Amino acid sequence: MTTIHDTPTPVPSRTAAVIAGIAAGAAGLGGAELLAGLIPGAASPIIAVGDFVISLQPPGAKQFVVELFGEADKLILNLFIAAVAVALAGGIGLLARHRSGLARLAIAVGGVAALAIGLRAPLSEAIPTFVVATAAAGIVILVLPALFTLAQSRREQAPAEMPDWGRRRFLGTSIAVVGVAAASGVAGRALLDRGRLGAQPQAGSIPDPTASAPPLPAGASLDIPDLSPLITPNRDFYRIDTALLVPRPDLETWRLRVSGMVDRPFELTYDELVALPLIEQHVTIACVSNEVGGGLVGNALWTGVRLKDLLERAGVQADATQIVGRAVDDFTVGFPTAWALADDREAMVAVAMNGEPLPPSHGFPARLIVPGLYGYVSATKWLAEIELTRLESFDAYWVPLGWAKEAPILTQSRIDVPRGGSRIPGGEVAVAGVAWAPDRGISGVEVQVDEDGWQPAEISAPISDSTWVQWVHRWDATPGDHLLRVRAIDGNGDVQTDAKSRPAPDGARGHHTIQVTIT
Ligand SMILES: Nc1nc2c(c(=O)[nH]1)N[C@H]1C(S)=C(S)[C@@H](COP(=O)(O)O)O[C@H]1N2
Ligand SMILES: [Mo]
Repeated sequence: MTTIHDTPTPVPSRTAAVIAGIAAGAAGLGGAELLAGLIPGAASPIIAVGDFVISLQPPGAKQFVVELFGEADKLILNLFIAAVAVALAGGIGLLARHRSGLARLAIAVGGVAALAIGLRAPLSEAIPTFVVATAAAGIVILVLPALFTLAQSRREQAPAEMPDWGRRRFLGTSIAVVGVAAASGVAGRALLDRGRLGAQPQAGSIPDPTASAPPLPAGASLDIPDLSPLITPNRDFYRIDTALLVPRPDLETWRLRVSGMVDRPFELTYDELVALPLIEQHVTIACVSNEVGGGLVGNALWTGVRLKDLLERAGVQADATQIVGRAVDDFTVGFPTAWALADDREAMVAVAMNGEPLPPSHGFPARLIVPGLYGYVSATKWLAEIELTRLESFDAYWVPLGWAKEAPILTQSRIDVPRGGSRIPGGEVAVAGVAWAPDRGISGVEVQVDEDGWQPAEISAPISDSTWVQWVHRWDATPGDHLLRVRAIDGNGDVQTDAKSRPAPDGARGHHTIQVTIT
């Protein structure tokens, strides 16, 4: 028996619907920010959209924004994006009054759009970004109907009751949801800014290296305020990987295997590994996803075992053209055997970074460091296996996803000071930064002001061909808006190309260019 007295499902008022949508949207955004702070490598949707907006902006827009808001431009952009997202969520709330299917579709579309934009962020952030986008959409879908039910209940009961407790409860709950969301957002961003969790010291003491790095050459470091330090402290070192949670292998059971096309496969415990002769060298590593002017590059002193020693012990077969580094989480890299065996280069299994055991987020207990190659083809963290194979027999993690199979680090240079968009008094201005071309080395750096000719900059004494250098150009700055550009010359005398490319598939090309205003 069906009743013919079915009343239409009561719907919340328009105002209530908009409030519910706004609260749900805020909850989704706040939750996503918190997750982005908690999950290493996860992109914050707001930051991802912000980067996207910045990449789309017409030339001069940045200057316009900076003039309007000064150094608060990033904060304003963040708040603006959050406001637009929350307003859209209010609209979805309105839509959900009569078209709940459409509203869900809109939420799904929003989630997918956030994901798509997030995927533009450094390549290895794909998985955590997916988790964050899905969770944000999920939170909205959970919160919206709950608030709707609250708003409905007040329409059903006691329409003229004074005071209207139903309405108060709905408003109170909405405000609480927005408050908790805002707090989560702020906390998440604080965690992100702090450089994420983990990286606490690990047990495992490392003997002194048999061959220590030579002392730094005189003049290795330039003394310029706010210039990137020559050696990047571990806590400031960029971190890129696909690991949702930092793998923490148990040293009791962890082994390093050398396997595949070798005559004498073997495996080592941690103690056996660190008991082998250890070398020390400074190497600059970089991520292929680094944008021109970006921070996904760092220089550290690495201590470890020569890869050549391990390969010699295993006896590499003649046709084993590729070395695959496999991590405990099955992430893989692959690079030519010939690259690692070249006489003038020392690939290594590193166990320490800047004199400390590898921090967990940088690969404890062991990782590969291969001078001259981008991280995604070489720098396996949480290393478990070195497998010899043929180049054509195996494609490592990122290769089937469209990234280059062979990926030497491109010559790049970056302006650290002054900051782009800053206003500074005229007179002598130190324009300074870093330049790298591992392991061809850097032989020179040049700076261009506006459309004038390229001027040679002073460079620091290189530690080696595998490391970056610092550079400075003392500029006699005259009032007005100026464009500053930098380019490097590698150790072969090749000038950094002026062609531009996105990071995919083999690294970003282009001259880092900033605008400053001299007052
Ligand atoms: N196990 C594992 N190792 C990895 C990765 C990864 O995702 N998983 N990412 C690589 C990439 S893309 C880079 S750029 C470097 C970054 O090393 P860092 O985080 O110590 O700077 O690690 C490489 N090693
Ligand atoms: Mo990378």
